[in-house]
Amino acid sequence: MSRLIVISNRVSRPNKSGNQGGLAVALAQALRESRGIWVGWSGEVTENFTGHIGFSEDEGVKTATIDLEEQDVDEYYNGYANKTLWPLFHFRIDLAEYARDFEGGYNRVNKRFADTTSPLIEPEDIIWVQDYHMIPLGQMLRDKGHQNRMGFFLHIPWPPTRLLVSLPHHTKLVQTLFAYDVIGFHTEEWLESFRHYVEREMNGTVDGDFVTLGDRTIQAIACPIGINAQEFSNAAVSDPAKEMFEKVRRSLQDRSMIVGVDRLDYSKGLEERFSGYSRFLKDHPEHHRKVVLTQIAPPSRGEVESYQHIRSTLDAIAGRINGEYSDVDWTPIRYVNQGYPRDKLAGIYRAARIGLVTPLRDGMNLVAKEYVAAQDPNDPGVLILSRFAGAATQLKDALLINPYSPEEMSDAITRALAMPLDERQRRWRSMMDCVEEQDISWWRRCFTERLIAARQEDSTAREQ
Ligand code: GDG
Repeated sequence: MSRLIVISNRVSRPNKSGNQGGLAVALAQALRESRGIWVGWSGEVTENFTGHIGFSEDEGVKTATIDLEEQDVDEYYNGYANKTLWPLFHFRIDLAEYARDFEGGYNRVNKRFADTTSPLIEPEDIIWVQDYHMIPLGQMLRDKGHQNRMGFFLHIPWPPTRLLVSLPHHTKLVQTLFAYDVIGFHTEEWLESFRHYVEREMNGTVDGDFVTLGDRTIQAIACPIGINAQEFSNAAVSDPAKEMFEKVRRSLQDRSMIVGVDRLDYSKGLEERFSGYSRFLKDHPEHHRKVVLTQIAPPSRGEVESYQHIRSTLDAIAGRINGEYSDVDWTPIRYVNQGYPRDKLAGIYRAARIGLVTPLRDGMNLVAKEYVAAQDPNDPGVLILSRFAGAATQLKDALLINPYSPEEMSDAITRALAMPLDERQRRWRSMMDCVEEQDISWWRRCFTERLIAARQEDSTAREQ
């Protein structure tokens, strides 16, 4: 079996921090199973980049990390990745910043990753590059002569062509994707937008999964990422989860809890969620004192201004809603800016009658799947899910809503609170079947099997 080399912006030390992003949670599992190496930035800043690689192994995951310079972090991570590509790819060109320094820093750091990874690569290795931080890396490795099977997975949406063309040098960036053998997206919609761009802007051609540009034909596919469903369901009945479940339930005093769990990010629709909840409180005085919204939102990317802005905006909105509706013994919103360990988080999900997941745009959204996996099959809660999350293409038995509409959100909350047990069970079972079937191992197989087969097809064609 070929060794897997995963390259992504950050590697995560599994289970050591209580707050791992979706990608981190997914990849640790995939790497453990394949005994591969995970290459990424250490998160540390050095005065002068040396290319020194720090090797280590945690919980069965081997990692190789490099330190970056402060300017790298500013221009590549905070700059091009999080001020340019992230907002643009989440359809927020109003927030996207285009600066030559950012693009220069992005290419410089990708080159640093190519230089670092190159000596680690053996001919039979399969290389799997992750996400928008690393788009040109495959091309840089090819330029160094590596003929390995190489794949790329985009964890965020692919924007419509009309938005993507606003990015300076957009064609140059997209062209580098043709260095890979297989590129993956979470949904048909993101895949379709990619194909559209290649046809319209680059005169490329599409034939099923095959996309051709000049003399390069690659496969572009949709593989929705999943969670480790079994592990998460077990975590939800572990001792720490039970303890948390009891603690939350005691504090609720028979009230119903709605839960939201999101990195503090403008793409997650937190402002809109609070507006929808506020609308619900306004329209339904009969539910006052009977419902609590617990929003867990650990801060992220605090060095980027738009994230500082969303944080202060949410503080203000939560304060306003609580000011307007609270009583001495009831606070309608519990707004928590800290992360919890995964097992405790699973206990919190299980204690909630409603999971409220309302991103304005999301590649997939793993919280929706975790909420489902954590439920008690005998008395499951209801998932309210934004139509604009990739997860909505799979979790069709959630109450699907438009997150921009406070009325729709308010109606869905009302409906979920009144939903009879048999309907809750039926909807949950159907969603859980999907979460269990298309889990994290399924996702990895979906992508890597295609990658392995891609090269076999190539060599068969060459031999003939
Ligand atoms: C990107 C894409 C795509 C959050 N708070 C705590 C905590 N979390 C964990 C959740 C979940 C993860 O973070 C968030 O994953 P999402 O998928 O919801 O979102 P992103 O971080 O934006 O991930 C997304 C994903 O990549 C994978 O491809 O689905 O669309 O944007 O696992 O549980 N975990 C703990 N404590 C917290 O307080 N332990």
